[in-house]
Amino acid sequence: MEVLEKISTALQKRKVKEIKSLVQEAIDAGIPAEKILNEGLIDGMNIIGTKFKNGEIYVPEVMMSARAMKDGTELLKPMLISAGVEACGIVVIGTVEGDQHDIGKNLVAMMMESKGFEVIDLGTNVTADKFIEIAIEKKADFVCCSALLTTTMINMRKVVKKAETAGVRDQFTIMVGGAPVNADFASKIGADIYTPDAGSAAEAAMTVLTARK
Ligand code: B1M
Repeated sequence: MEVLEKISTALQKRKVKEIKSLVQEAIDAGIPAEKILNEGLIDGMNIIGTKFKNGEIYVPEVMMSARAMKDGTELLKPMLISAGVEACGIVVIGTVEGDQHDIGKNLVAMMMESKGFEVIDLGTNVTADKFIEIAIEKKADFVCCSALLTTTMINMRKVVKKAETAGVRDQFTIMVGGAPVNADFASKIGADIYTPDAGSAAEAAMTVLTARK
């Protein structure tokens, strides 16, 4: 079995300790970090998602896989973030109110950092008030909202509304993403940008900044 498949399998089997050595093996073999992330860790997590949906596994098992995913991602972080990039803009990021999922949000934060953005990570279960309060305080360029639940994605609309009622809507680019979110939803709630993955979120933010200069 090749190492990326081994990583995916270890993640599915919740072999938390094995993940780190397998990811290290992949790094040592010269496999690019993004390939290890996408074809190893995320591949495994997608299979976990299907099993979770089908009732084949439950929350405790998914949490162990999530823990393994975090450990593996930590090892990749230095490779995903290029050294010596200068801060070029400020990003406030979080998972919206009611939602505890943070793996995708952490990846977006990491990819933003890799482009040289200063990232202020508010964590999970972040209220609209908090997003906007911190964005104003830190003079953010981007407010980035992640949601993984169909029941919480609607809270992204509250973030847009809060920016409007606070009279600061034109000060930030509001970006949204997460598995249930799509471009149509983003446009309906008045967000500025939807991107399907972490890499394209960072690219889109960079494009906005470049256009402003
Ligand atoms: Co949850 N969960 N979960 N879960 N969980 C899902 C999301 C679910 C689809 C599983 C399923 O049924 N198939 C389902 C949601 C169904 C729905 O709403 N339609 C679900 C459910 C139901 C729940 C609970 C309600 C279960 C329960 O308690 N009965 C509960 C809710 C808790 C809460 O938040 N209030 C719950 C809990 C959990 C755990 C705690 C066990 C754990 C989270 C651990 C953690 O995050 N620290 C967990 C996990 C791990 C998952 C799955 C299996 C994997 C999510 C993940 O990390 N994927 C997930 C199934 C699935 O998604 N296939 C599932 C990997 C990650 C890299 O992908 O986050 O999508 P993702 O991020 C992607 C893109 O979406 C994008 O970039 C990333 C890739 O580059 N992206 C952005 C994300 N944010 C972005 C922001 C952007 C741009 C792109 O711009 C700002």
